[in-house]
Amino acid sequence: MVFSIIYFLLLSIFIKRGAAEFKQIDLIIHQSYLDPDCFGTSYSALLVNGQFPAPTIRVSKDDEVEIRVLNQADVPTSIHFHGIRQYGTVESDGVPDVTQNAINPGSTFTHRFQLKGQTGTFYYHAHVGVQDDTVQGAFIVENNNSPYTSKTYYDGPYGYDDEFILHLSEWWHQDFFKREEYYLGPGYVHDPNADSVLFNGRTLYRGESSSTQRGCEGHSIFDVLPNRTYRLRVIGGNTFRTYGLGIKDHNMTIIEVDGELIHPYTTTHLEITPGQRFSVLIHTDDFYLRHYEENDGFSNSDNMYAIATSYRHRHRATGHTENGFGFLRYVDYSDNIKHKIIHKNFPEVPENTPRDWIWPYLRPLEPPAPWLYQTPDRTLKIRTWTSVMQDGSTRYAVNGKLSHKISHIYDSHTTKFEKNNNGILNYFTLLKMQSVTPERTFGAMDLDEDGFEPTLGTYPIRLNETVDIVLQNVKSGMNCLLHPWHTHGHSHYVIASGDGEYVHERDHDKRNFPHPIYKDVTVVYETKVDPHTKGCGWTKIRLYADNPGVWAVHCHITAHMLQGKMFLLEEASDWIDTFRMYK
Ligand SMILES: *[C@@H]1O[C@H](CO)[C@@H](O)[C@H](O)[C@H]1NC(C)=O
Ligand SMILES: *[C@@H]1O[C@H](CO)[C@@H](O)[C@H](O)[C@H]1NC(C)=O
Ligand SMILES: *[C@@H]1O[C@H](CO)[C@@H](O)[C@H](O)[C@H]1NC(C)=O
Ligand SMILES: [Cu+2]
Repeated sequence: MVFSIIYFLLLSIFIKRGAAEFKQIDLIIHQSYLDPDCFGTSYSALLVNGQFPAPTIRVSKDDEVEIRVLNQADVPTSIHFHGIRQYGTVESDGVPDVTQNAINPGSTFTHRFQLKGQTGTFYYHAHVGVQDDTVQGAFIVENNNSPYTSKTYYDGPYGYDDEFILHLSEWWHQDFFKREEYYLGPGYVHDPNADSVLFNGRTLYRGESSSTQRGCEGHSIFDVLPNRTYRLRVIGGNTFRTYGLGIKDHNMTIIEVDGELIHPYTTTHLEITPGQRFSVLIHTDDFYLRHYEENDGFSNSDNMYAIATSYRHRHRATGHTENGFGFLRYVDYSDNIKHKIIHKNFPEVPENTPRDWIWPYLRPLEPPAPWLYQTPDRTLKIRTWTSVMQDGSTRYAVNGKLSHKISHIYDSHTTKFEKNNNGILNYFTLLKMQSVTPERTFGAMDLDEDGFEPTLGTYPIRLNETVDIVLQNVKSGMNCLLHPWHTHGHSHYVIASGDGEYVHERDHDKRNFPHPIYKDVTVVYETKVDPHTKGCGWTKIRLYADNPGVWAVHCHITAHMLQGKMFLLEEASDWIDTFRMYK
């Protein structure tokens, strides 16, 4: 065994410091071969502490954490804590070429930050190449200040008996570096569908038949007791498709979205794009009474309820995914449980619903920030479309500009990552900003009409500005796709969406989300196309510039991000030093 037992534990040290604690965690990245869907062939993938999904990190509100990432793989890597706002600690955000250089093989990077005021369901993942297929794990921030005592667990007004994590992800029968090469190279045609949809890193590619294979763990099974309330934390670690998710004969009551508690909303299914998280409460029924009466005893499959995923917003295919399911298993009865799984009883998961799904109906528990109702200080309109480059590769242009870092990301599986395509040593954006801080005040910067600053390739915004960002879908080639956009360093409110093209004079006052949630991933849906501009749907989000730094805003479909569907907010770079938590 090359790797000692130490890799298989989450190494952590907790030190009490008043109410909040100081926690130290080590994450060790190394290369391995995985066959999570029992396909029969393993492919090269990166693991964290020997695990996939990566180990769950649990911390509490206002805790301070120090997380060391040791890169023992032979490719550069980096880790991002998705949804954590990193107030005053932009240098810990984990975006290669932006807030740090990628971590070289053999090197270590130390993240330090405080969970200021944030609680809920987050995750951490690699931000280099398609490493996030497997380098991703839950990051849970507990809310310890509950006034309630009669249930086992509480979060705000919600009590529950136990909780589960359902971490969705996708798996391709291909080595990770080859997949990255495909997306960024001249052979790229379109995003290929994943071979498997995994729940907590598991499924059966061929259904039941391969379950006898040695070392094959099969579907994820969540054991429950009758007449209990469970919190299911659903993490959208899928990196490409958007999925519906339902549980046979069980409703789900949504109580949390992207770390924000909301008023309870009961639904039969979720819609989960890459990067989104939900907590739902599930009430298990009184299994004994119902089933003894109906069936006069149990058949072997009576205690299993399928949790199934379906394709949404996918051209040319709908219905359940081929293998993206797991099971709720009622365990509290005397028969021997046989692990026989009957697939026929799937939950109905409705096919595509209109733009915006149920988003307009969800309501936050917390009152909104006052700036939600102000006139914005700045509106950035971001149009992105694909172009085919001279070498045949495909790239997204952002307002007509190509990301200056693209070729460099392409090389990330070689050790040449520190050079850009001109062979000149590259320094990441944050460092460059710091070295020129006196000049990067607003009056001194020469911005393009769309708000872009060409020397560092950022969109500068001022301290304390209310900033609206219009994310405009543009039809390129055959399709206009759904894109889930993620904001680093901030949660945001989604305030409006529309068909076709956003026209500021006409649409600037539009609002169709009466009580938006403060979240960090927002979808731009595919709508009908404006024949003149090819605009095919837009969504407007709003954030408040109280966190100086340089923050990536990108599509959370990993391949799209690698192809350049990303831009940088340069937020009050003249204030970064003042706001810095660790001087
Ligand atoms: C279910 O649980 C509730 C409270 O947790 C209890 O009052 C009720 O009697 C239980 N139902 C049955 C059938 O046991
Ligand atoms: C789910 O909720 C609907 C609407 O509230 C209700 O009619 C239905 O009986 C519920 N189903 C279950 C299994 O609880
Ligand atoms: C930004 O807002 C904070 C909090 O409201 C205030 O204390 C500070 O003076 C403002 N700074 C600037 C430069 O506007
Ligand atoms: Cu996208």
